[in-house]
Amino acid sequence: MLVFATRNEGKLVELRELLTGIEVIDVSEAGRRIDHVIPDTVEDAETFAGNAIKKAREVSAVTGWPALADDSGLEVDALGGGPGVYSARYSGQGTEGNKAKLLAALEGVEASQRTARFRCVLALADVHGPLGAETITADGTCEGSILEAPRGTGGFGYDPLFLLLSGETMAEMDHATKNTVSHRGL
Ligand code: ITT
Repeated sequence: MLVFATRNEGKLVELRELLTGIEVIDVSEAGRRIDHVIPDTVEDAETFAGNAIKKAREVSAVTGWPALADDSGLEVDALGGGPGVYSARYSGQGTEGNKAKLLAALEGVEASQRTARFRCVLALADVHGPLGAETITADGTCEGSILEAPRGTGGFGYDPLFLLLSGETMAEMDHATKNTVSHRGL
């Protein structure tokens, strides 16, 4: 059994699809099983890796189980690489607010200048187990660009605005297909 140190349902669905044969529980379920409310990790690192390591280690330490964490986000070239590690809190008003703010920030920017990429760092910790002080990390990047209007109903977060080089948005593919090309799947 593996704890996925996330409260993001979209990430959980995709990871479960990737890790068939392993029971994956999220942080809320882990809290129920140890009868303890697991506090949110303060994501104050300046890098995806820093935040992913922090989330994985904190959840492994409090549960006593191996924990995997995902820190990810969108880097838009015309925004100097932003929102980056601030992707989840970009607007302060959730996913719909984040997408609206992104479209507004890129208003008038022509298609060729709207290049972007999703980045993901996964971190695996087992603080009380064989890994001890070590944390294993892996990272993946997916190149694309930001559309002027959303397309598709699948995925989560910025997916309907993220156009892959193949010409589809991440919201126009099912989870399994997204996992073959996405930053998280890679
Ligand atoms: P946890 O920390 O609980 O895992 P979170 O949503 O706060 O959940 P992050 O801090 O890693 O996660 O922020 C990642 C944000 O980047 C996420 O909220 C999305 O808005 C965006 N994002 C990451 N991967 C994405 C994907 O595959 N598709 C669309 N948006 C994605």
